[in-house]
Amino acid sequence: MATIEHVLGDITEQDTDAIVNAANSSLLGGGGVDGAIHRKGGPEILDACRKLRAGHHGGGLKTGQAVATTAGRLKATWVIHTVGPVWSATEDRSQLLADCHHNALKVAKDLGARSIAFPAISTGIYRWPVEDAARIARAATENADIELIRFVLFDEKTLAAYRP
Ligand code: AR6
Repeated sequence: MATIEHVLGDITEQDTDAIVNAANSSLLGGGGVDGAIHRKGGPEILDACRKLRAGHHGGGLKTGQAVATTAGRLKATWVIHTVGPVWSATEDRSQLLADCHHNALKVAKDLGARSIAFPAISTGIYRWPVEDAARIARAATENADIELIRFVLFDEKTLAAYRP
């Protein structure tokens, strides 16, 4: 069973083997966590994403799926890009948010990563209510087959929601 940590911080500073990017289906960058990762990790990450788009992921990455690239200049070895669902008040997209966590963990395991850092996927630009996202993330990461899962939360309110 994984050790699960909750810290206030910046995901781009993490020294875990892998960090998770809250990307969009284009894989070509954006704001929030995605912007910070590409800015700080440098152009190698975008190059790797472009190669994915030119290959297996020609149509982009579907919501809930995950794929890894180099982490460029970051301390982590890999960035695992996943696409969270946009919040909807009329449609239950919870399974897709759970899938992001499950699939990122699966990619991490296939890479041989022993530790992984997650941001609060979908709770920023995609507007998912933080308490609910935290509940889904918690359920999706319990019993994971990895040594360490670290949730890296950007503000106190999000930290309080994610911390059990
Ligand atoms: N480290 C940790 N958490 C952060 C950081 C950081 N450096 N920066 C922001 N957060 P968001 P989403 C928090 O918007 O909702 C992008 O444009 C932020 O406060 O990054 O899944 C993508 O390309 C919030 O709590 O991701 C997509 O288009 C959480 O990370 C879209 O945004 C997630 O916020 C994805 O939106």
